[in-house]
Amino acid sequence: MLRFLTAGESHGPGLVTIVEGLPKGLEFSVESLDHELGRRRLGHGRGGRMKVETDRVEILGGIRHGRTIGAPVAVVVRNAEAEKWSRQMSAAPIDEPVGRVTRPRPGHADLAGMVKYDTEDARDVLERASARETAARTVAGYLAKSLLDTVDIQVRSHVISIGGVSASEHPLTLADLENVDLDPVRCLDPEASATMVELIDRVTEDKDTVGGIFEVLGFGLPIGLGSYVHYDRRLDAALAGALMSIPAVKGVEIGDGYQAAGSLGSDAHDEIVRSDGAVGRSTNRAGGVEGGVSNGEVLRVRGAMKPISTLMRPLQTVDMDTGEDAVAVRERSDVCAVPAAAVVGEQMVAWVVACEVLRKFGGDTIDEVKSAASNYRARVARRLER
Ligand code: EPS
Repeated sequence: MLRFLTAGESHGPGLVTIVEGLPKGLEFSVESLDHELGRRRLGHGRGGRMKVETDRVEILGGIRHGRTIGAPVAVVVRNAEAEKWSRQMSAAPIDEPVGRVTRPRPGHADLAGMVKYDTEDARDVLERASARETAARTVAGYLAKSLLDTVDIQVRSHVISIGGVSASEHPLTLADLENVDLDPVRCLDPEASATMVELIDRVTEDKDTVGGIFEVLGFGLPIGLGSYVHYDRRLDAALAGALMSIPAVKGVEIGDGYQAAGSLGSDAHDEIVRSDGAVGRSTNRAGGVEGGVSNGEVLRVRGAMKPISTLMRPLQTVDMDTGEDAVAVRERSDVCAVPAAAVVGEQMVAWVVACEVLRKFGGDTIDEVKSAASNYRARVARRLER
């Protein structure tokens, strides 16, 4: 099966990703991966670090002459300021102690991590808990997206609200999302986008932070990815877990989710109709998943991101050294990272769908996967003819 691991700290030498289980023959380009990493740095409201990092990758294994060879793919993304942090983050013991972080930030992993791992220095915690780790995930997400491309599945994302300012909504096609990265908050509604930018500017001045909601759409999923047979085979369960694993995401919605909970059954489902000689749907309230299985409609999932927990006007905390009331530590951070979280959401959704694609159509080579997928699609089309 497809799996990935990452290692590395926010201010250590760099981040490592190992992706295992990719078939042989998948096209790979450093430029496209760099581009994907660049998309994760996007968005009005990101902090100074995003201007510093270039996220240039080094390939250590698994790729030859622009294609996967079936071996694990290993990639390193160096942290730009590793030199500056070399004493703080030294792997070897150091003679002179460095400053410790003793004032945990409410909302971050700091306090729970200090207690759980029994450390006096929250830097042991926050370095790995940092959302910087999502740069390493982007490597896995890029490979997943490339794999999905070969079987005509595309995953895209956009921002639908920031700090309560919401974009107008209507059903989207793949073409609608083509230029979304050009918008400063990756939002498709220009009016809402301008208001979001103003809001982020105001919040920055107030030394505060702001969250929001992003949506990820999957186009071209065939009917039949995932299953209802066990809790851990359900596609929606895997998607929810993957989105919830993104730092600061506190809510996930599949299709009309919360809205459906307030509707009657007669308004909540997608009636089965005949159109153009095939069985299909006239609406997509389910978000492309029914009974834990993809139903052939556009996959539509959302992640709700809380405001970032590092504030430049820090919240109250307790100094864990002295036991006195204190204000939380200030680390350089972002004011709003919803546009970037949307890109990471795209990567995580692509990853889950790629896992299901390989489970269903898996082979040692991309050609085997492609041919299994295309035979299956032909069978599905025949099955739906009416
Ligand atoms: C980063 C996400 C945030 C940033 C981090 C880079 O991580 P955290 O979850 O710790 O708030 O703060 O940057 C820094 C730690 C820094 O020194 O600027 C990211 O997505 O790359």
